[in-house]
Amino acid sequence: MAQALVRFLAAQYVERDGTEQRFFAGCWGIFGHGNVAGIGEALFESPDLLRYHMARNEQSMVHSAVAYARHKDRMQTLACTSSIGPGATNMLTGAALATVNRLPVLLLPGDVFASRVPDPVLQQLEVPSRGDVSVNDAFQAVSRYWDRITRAEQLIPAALAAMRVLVSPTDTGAVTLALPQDVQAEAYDYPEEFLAKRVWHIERRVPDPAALARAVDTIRAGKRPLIVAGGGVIYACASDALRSFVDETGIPVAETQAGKGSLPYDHPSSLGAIGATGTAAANRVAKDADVVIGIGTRWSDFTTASKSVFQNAGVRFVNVNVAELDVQKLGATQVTADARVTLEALSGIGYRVEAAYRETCAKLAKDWDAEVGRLYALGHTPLPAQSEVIGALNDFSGPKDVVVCAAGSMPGELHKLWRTRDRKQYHVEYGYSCMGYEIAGALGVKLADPAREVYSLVGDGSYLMLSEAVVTSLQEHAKLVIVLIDNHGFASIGGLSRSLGTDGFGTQFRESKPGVRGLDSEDDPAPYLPVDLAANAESLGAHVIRARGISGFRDALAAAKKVERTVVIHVEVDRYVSVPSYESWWEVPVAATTEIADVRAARKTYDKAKQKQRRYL
Ligand SMILES: Cc1ncc(C[n+]2csc(CCOP(=O)(O)OP(=O)(O)O)c2C)c(N)n1
Ligand SMILES: [Mg+2]
Repeated sequence: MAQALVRFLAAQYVERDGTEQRFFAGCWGIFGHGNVAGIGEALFESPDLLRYHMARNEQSMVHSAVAYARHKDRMQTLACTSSIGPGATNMLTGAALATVNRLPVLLLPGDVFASRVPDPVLQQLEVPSRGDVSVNDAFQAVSRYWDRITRAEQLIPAALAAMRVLVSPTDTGAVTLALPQDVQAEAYDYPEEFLAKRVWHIERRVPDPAALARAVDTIRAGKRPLIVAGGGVIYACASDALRSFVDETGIPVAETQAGKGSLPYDHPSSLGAIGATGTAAANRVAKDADVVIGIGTRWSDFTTASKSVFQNAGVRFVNVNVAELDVQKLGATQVTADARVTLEALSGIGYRVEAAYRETCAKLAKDWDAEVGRLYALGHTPLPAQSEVIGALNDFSGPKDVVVCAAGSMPGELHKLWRTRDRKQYHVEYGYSCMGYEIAGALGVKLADPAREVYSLVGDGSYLMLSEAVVTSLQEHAKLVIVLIDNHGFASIGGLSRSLGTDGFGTQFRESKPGVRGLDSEDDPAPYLPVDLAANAESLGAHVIRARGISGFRDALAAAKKVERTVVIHVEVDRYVSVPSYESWWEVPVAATTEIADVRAARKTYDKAKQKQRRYL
């Protein structure tokens, strides 16, 4: 059965806009019982069918596959094979990340014996009330399609269903086919048609004329319209269409995390990031906007600033989205269609914003760019601010270089500050914001596009969670430049905690002492832990540069460019200097009753902010 599965995967192709390519670029894996003799044998027997990439952590390999798929605009991904038990459940986090971000990945966890003769096999979970449950059932909640192949012939419908979901722009995410280890090794006479080349055509769904007319009416009624560009703009390759539409209409554009790069930062219509991590320009325009056109966005709480960023009482929404789940949000006028096709259909509607509005937006954008310039050059001493590191990297990097990030304080700062010049330059995973994605994801991007320099921005907390992909990058000859930002702990959560009255409790990498709570303050008596992350990276085989200050960091970037293998630039920043938020809010509930005065004050601030929250029904 496993041999047939490998042949099937190698024969799947996708086509969009006349370009055809193989859908599976290869197969990540870690072998153990449950895949070493089934899928493992099939990959060993036919290396030309599907290239095997050995990983060191199953979560990490799923991140790499998902990042690959994102960089390829969902037109290509990889399969991931694991052993049973812990090897399988290590993939759960990656599966959730893929599904949240609507990115395709095929997971092939090994499973317990379908025959049930040797039960309980090593690593089997025994459920007293059920005979048909294994740990792989946990994937059901985080997969867009899930199946267990208990008879070899079931592979035929299951594999086809898996493909239908993986290539669907609306349904895609993690797909899990759990493979009992005995079934993998069974012989079955699969029909040749099942194994023959199969092309999945990715259609661009066109807007229904009546829906489009309703959208045009809503747009025409707007005096202060705003476009919110989401990941769908990028995946649909709709940047050029967006640019033409806004050149024609003068409508300003704000971007979500996944949509950042939809327009170059210096385009006259660009207001940059929106929402909780938004720019002053975008959030101010959003506040008064009367028509908001969301294109390819799922309207996360960061985008809407927990439903507070649009304050105009009469604001109306138009959603352009292929996914029904998203298109109906915020009581919008719905256009269930592809972003590019819809933007093209909207051209020539004869709508243009008034000159005064355009000038106001342009002035806000200009002021914002000056603020970015200020934050890039704070000159903070003795340790630099993180915004200066971001600025130095932005100045140094070329338009085709990619930044990869996911969690901590950097995604918010990057969203606000990164001057994006290419639609594939900004790769911040902020659907799941998963610590540990940074290096593994960067590896996926580099494998997808080896010609680009790939910068992984990783906090010390994330690095400690998942850094083994450094070794895998050496194995794959996939050079990464990893910027390891050391601030001795979870600075982002420390800052959040301080703002909520809990003093950064439990967020610093300090020695644990009885009676000391490890607060986020410089006068805490517990010393920092003597951890040398640069030495750690060196021991994994990376070329390590210890950068001191911003000029040291600039030198390190120049030196890293000349190195051929993965480089880790270790740089320490001041954890207390962060980029503020600009006219935005993010809902984090604060205890309603407490003995702590600071928490009571934070609750008051929270109650006040909550009054601004809307439902947009
Ligand atoms: C897997 C995972 N666990 C926990 C969190 C919650 N969380 C978000 S940021 C953060 C701290 C990140 O620390 P670090 O990487 O050092 O970045 P910094 O906050 O210092 O910028 C935590 C614990 C998360 N996003 N992902
Ligand atoms: Mg940190």
